Amino acid sequence: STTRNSVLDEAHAFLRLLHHETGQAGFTRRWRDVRGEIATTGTWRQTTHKLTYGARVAWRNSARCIGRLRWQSLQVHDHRHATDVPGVQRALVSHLHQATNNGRIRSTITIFPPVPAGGPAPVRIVNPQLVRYAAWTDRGHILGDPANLTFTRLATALGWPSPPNRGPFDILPWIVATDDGHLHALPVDQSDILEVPIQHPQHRWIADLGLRWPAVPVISNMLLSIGGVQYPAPFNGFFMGSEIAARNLADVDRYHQIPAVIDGLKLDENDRLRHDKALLALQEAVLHSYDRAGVTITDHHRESEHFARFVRREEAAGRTVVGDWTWLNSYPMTPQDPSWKRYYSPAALRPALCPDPGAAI
Ligand code: NRG
Repeated sequence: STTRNSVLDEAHAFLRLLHHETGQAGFTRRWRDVRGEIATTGTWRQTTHKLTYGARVAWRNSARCIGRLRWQSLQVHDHRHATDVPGVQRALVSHLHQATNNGRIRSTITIFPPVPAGGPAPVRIVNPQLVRYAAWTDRGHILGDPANLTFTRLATALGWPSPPNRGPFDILPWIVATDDGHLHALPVDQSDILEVPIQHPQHRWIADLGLRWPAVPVISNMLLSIGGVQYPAPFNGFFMGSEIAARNLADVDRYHQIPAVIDGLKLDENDRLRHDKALLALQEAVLHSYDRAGVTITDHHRESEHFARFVRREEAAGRTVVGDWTWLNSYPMTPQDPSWKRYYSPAALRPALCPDPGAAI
């Protein structure tokens, strides 16, 4: 069938790549075995070594990610044996602990059992990210993160006992989908989550806004695609300050904090750059707060330099660098940053981290 042929094509391309890049011998014998396994079962079992290599290359191929210089450092946790809800919960708690590492964040991916031919994965995480905040509606006004309104409603409908005193930063439960069609809401233990309260080195009043953000961004709704096999696989790196300061806390349809910061800075309407000044103050506050809490964070100038170094290394290795310019150079990247002044290949390479077509939210 066509799916079997595409599994064969992708398996072949991946094995070739792995043997070529690692210098490992025995491609012909290995390919004969894998081809036979796919012919009988429709899929193939990958060794932990292949899974590790494939996950790292998937990061290297992530066109939207500016942090790819560190692709070889990805820590890969093989949890293909986690086929039930308690097993998934243990794996996620362990992922958070290993990745958080008391603030010295380690880039980590946890790999769950693959999607079988023609069926849903045994377990899948519905949350777009492992640590996000609830959205509560209160007389036409939203308390919390409006991005998570639908998810919060789903969690509530599944019987999640929401906190007795609802606030703007209530950590959402994990929702795990099992292949019997059930959704399971698992409350998250606050003690498993590291968060950073936001304050500013000069503007003391910023702390009074009561803002905070999770230490680690864990993307949990993508599929890792290696050699024709797809795995649910939550992964994390660390934050770039602007993701929090210029988007999550600032966007009008997120925490919408710019008007409060403009007020606090006592900027008036005649100041045409008041919005820019408020964004800058928030950026200073976020970087300062993470540094002070001992939590790994980066800034856009440093990341742009690192990305330029990644590009040089890839090109020196004879590889094409894929990239989505609009993601790599999003605000507040400047034309003086080195990632700005060139274009990147739009090709879609494999292995890859892909959106999950079965994702509900
Ligand atoms: N901007 C989103 C997260 C996107 C991924 N960012 C990372 N990923 N840094 C946000 O929630 O702010 N990562 O794997 O480190």
